[in-house]
Order: sequence, then structure tokens, then C-alpha cells
Amino acid sequence: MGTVESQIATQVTDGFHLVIDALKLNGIDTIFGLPGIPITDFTRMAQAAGLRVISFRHEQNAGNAAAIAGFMTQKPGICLTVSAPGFLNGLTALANATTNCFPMILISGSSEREIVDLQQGDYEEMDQLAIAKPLSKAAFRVLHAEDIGVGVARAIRAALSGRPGGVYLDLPAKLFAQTMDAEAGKKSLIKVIDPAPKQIPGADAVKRALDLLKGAKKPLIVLGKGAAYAQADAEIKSLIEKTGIPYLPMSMAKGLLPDTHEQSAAAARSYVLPEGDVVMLVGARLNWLLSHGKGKTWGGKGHKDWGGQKFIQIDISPQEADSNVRIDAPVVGDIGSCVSALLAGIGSNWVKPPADWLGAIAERKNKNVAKMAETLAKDPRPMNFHSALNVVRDIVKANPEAILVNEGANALDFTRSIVDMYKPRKRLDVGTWGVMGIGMGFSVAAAVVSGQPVIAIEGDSAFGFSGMEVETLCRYNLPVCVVVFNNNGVYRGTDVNPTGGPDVAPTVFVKGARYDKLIEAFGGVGVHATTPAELRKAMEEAIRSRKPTLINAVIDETAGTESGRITSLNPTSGKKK
Ligand code: ADP
Ligand code: TZD
Repeated sequence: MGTVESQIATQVTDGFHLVIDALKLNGIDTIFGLPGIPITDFTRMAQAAGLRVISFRHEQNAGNAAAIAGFMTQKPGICLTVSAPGFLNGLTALANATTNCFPMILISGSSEREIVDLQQGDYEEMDQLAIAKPLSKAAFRVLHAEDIGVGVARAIRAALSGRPGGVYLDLPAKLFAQTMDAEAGKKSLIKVIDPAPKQIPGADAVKRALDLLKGAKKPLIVLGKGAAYAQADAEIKSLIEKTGIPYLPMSMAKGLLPDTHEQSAAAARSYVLPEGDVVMLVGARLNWLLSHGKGKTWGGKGHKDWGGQKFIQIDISPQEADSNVRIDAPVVGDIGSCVSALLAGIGSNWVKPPADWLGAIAERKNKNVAKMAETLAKDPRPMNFHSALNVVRDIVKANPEAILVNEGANALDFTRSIVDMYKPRKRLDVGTWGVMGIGMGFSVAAAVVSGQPVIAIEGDSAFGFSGMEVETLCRYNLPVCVVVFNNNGVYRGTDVNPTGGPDVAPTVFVKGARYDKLIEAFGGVGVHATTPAELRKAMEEAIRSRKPTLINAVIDETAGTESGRITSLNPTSGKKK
């Protein structure tokens, strides 16, 4: 190349580099994705530019990784996909991120605009922007290189501000190769200032909430995953301890305070929900996971009746209050600011809740804990959920920094109630949708983002949704210990085909499958464990060695119940046999 030509070359940038520069300028250091037309070179250039590019075997897993990275870091997790089918594969994760209030950006290449819009049949043709819109918090398309800075900035702001969510960014193939003057390109980029601005609650709203709390005889605090996301850990701990109010952690809020905390009412859940008179929700929605705030769970007579308790709701979304039942004291703002304002109002002479309320909770709790200890101490053959989880419980206790990923039905419900968490944001699970398939995507991201060991407790059905990513675990040599609770099927392995035909029942898998062999194909450690002692040894070794490990934990195939704890949500046939 001649001197003049090379000078010109150095003064030019293009779409590829502008997108990478825009992400880096905004502190993005990792991309989760899957290469192909039109983004293959983009992944190479991103890696060359120092971004960590984690490649997956299926876009849904890359998307789940991005979503949970967003939850863990308060930075939008980036998922990168190819056009149409790759985009659609990633879209489930984007919709799930929006549903769960996780900040994520799905960046997808797309095909030739003119051909797509005239529906002339391009390679991987699809109007992706239109399809993404109803499933995301916001969706943008960039057509010109000089707009990349604005496009990325808008995507980041939309993902992080207010209630976080999933954002779609459409980058047509032609954009990547567009060139522009390097200096002008640099100037066009935007470093987003204060992407998640504090939202201070109104003084009157705070006072209303405090007045209600002060008058309560049986107050209760419910911590949700919004409280975990907010990273206001010290303030929340202080609020709980200064008020002395018992609290319930929702699944992903476990560990915000150690589950062994004396004010945790988790082991007395079915007592405190109907009995409490003032309930303060902190980053938790009154959706199906809390029985919509009404019905028998809350002391109502029928399934639509209110229990009569009063609610305080702390949430960043001004539209959340009253979505299911009346909220008597909405406090709208970010959790850090809201909890700080409450703390300031509480002062130093707050009167703790009445002793009879605390005593009644302690009594139920102690009884339930003792009953559970008895069950956990049993050592049945074959191993069941309880005896296996007794091991997991000890391992997590000994390794409180480890991140626990969890999916399945029984494998989910039993793990949530048996395995105590000790630190914030260490439990990652199926979330608001109860979606299967988050397992390996969450595990990869958890290991990549935190560097800590990851333990994934997986139902055998749940594991199958993302199981191919064990290759990804091995490829990046991630310290992930996958434990497949293998009970030969969905929920359990005992259903039979009523016709007596050769097909097995719809919920049944190959009996005695050896999931441990899967990871061995890629150089990972596979272990077949049929007793708690074998499981314990294998988990200890996995944590110690930090080698990608898959333990096939054989569970009694009769042990599970239909849909775990939510069997009542199954419709029943009205037709008499
Ligand atoms: P869970 O499933 O644990 O009950 P949800 O996902 O239903 O939790 O609720 C989380 C709530 O937290 C959402 O309503 C969301 O708007 C809110 N939220 C998320 N981040 C923040 C924040 N930083 N400050 C205040 N509220 C938040
Ligand atoms: N598909 C998706 C995407 N999400 C779902 N939640 C389901 C299907 C339905 N489903 C559940 O709700 S749990 C579950 C399915 C298929 C698997 C349960 O079996 P498992 O766990 O082996 O994972 P247990 O421990 O045997 O119950």
C-alpha cells in the first residue's frame, strides 16, 4: 500500500468498529453470542479489540447468559445473533429478560432492508424490528454509521433506566461495512451519563408508608429480586434489623440477608402470609408467585378474596401498584433511595414488632425446621431429592461465594426451600416465567462475570433444554459443577402409556441415562453418583479443582410430584372417564 493510501485508510472507520467502540466506551467488556452472516467478522474484530466474546451453541443460551449478566452487574448484558432464525432463538431470552426486569441488549444482524421490505426473499429474511417490538422494552434500528453512537446509547438507557428490561438493536448487514471519517465517527459516539438515574421517593409517600408500618401489629417485609438487583444490600439489611420486622425472601432474593438470619420467616411462609396485617413489598410484584396478593394464601375465603392486610410497595415502576390488589402506600423510586428515606424516617427509637407476633413465627419456624432436619437426615435407597439436597446444602454452606443456578420442577422447589444462601445475588433461577432452559446460559455467565465457582442444580428435563452448552463450559474451562437430578423424566419417571403401545408416556425419558458421559466427550469431568456420599465427594472435588464437571445424580424415579409445588395450576379435564 502506498503512503497516501495508507494515510487515507487510517482516517476511515466503519460500522464494525463504531459498534465495538461504542460498546467499549460504555464499559461493556463481554459479548455473548453465536457467529454467522452478517456478524462473523464483528465477533473477530470485537475479540481483537479486547472484548471478551463468549460463543455458544444456541442463541437462546447466549441470550440467557446476557440477561443474567445484566442482573448480576447492573450493566446491560449483550447478546449477539445472526438474522432471522438466530434472532428468533435469542428473542425468547430477550422476552424473558423483560419479564424478569433484567437489563439486556439483543444485537442482531439483519438482512438487506430493501429486499426484506419488499418481501423479495432474501437470505434469512425477516422484519426483525417489528417482531421484537412487542416482546422488548424498546427496539431500535440503525441505518447509518453516523447514528451508531446514538443507537447504542439509546439501547443502554432503555435497558437500564427505570424498570430494567430487554432492548432490541437491529443492525442491517450493510451498516457494518459503511465507512466514515474516523474523527467524525469518534465524535459521534456517546458515553451515557447516569444511565440509571436515582429516583427519589416523595416525602409524603415515605411518611404514608412509615405511618402504616408504625401502626402494624403483625408487620412483614417481602424482598424480591428487584431488591437483589438494586445492590442496596447494606441499606436493606439495616432496614430489616433496625425495624426488627420478619421478612420473606423471594427465590432470587435469598441470601440478601443470610437465610439463617433469625428474622427470616421463610420456614413459616404459610403462616405469615395470611396472618400479617401490614406487608411491605420491596422489589417484588404481587404476581402468581405471591398468589396475586389474595386468596387462601393471604387469608381470603375464596381464591379471589382479599385477606384484608394492607400493602406498602416499594418499586421503581409507578404503574406496578394496584395491579392485583389495593396498595395502600406505594413508594415509587429506586430501592436504594427508598430504603434510605425509610431509614431516615425510622430514626433510632423505632418500636420493634410485638413479641407475640415474633414468638408465634419463631414457634412455627422451629417446628418446620426440626421436621425438615429429620427428613434430611434420612438416607433412603435410591437417593431422593432430600438426601441429595442435604449434600448440596452443606456444599453451599461451605462455599458461600459459589453461585447456585437452579431449574426443574421438583429439583427447583426442593432446592429453593432446602439450600440456604448466605450472600446476595448468588441464587439464579427460572424467575417470573418459571422457564426451563436458563441453566447452562446462566451458569456460563455466572462463571464468566464473577470468576466464582458455579453449582447448577438441574432437573433432567430442565438440563436437556441447554445441555449442549457443556461443550461451552469445557471450551472456556469454566468452574461449573452441573448436578443433574436424574429421575428418568419430566417431574418423575413412572408414567406409563395407557394404550400399552410401544411409545413411552410423554413425560418419560430413556431410563438410567448417563448424562455424565456427555461432558466427557469434551474433556470435562463426568461422575455417576448413586449415593449422597458419592455426590458429596464429586461436588467437593469439582469445587476444589474448578474443572467443568457434570454429576449424574440418580434420584428415585417415584420421588417427584406433578409440576412440583404448582400442580394446582394444571387444568383438569371436565370429562368423566
Ligand atoms: P420476585 O419475582 O422476586 O417477586 P419481581 O420480578 O416480581 O420479583 O419484581 C421485581 C420488581 O422490582 C419489579 O416490579 C421491578 O420494577 C422492581 N425493580 C427492579 N429494579 C428496581 C430498582 N432498582 N429499584 C426499585 N425497584 C426495582
Ligand atoms: N418448557 C419451558 C420453556 N418451560 C417450562 N416451564 C416447561 C416447558 C414445562 N416444565 C415445567 O414447568 S418444569 C419442567 C417442564 C418441562 C421439567 C420438570 O422436570 P425436571 O425436574 O426433570 O426438570 P423434576 O425435578 O423431575 O421435577
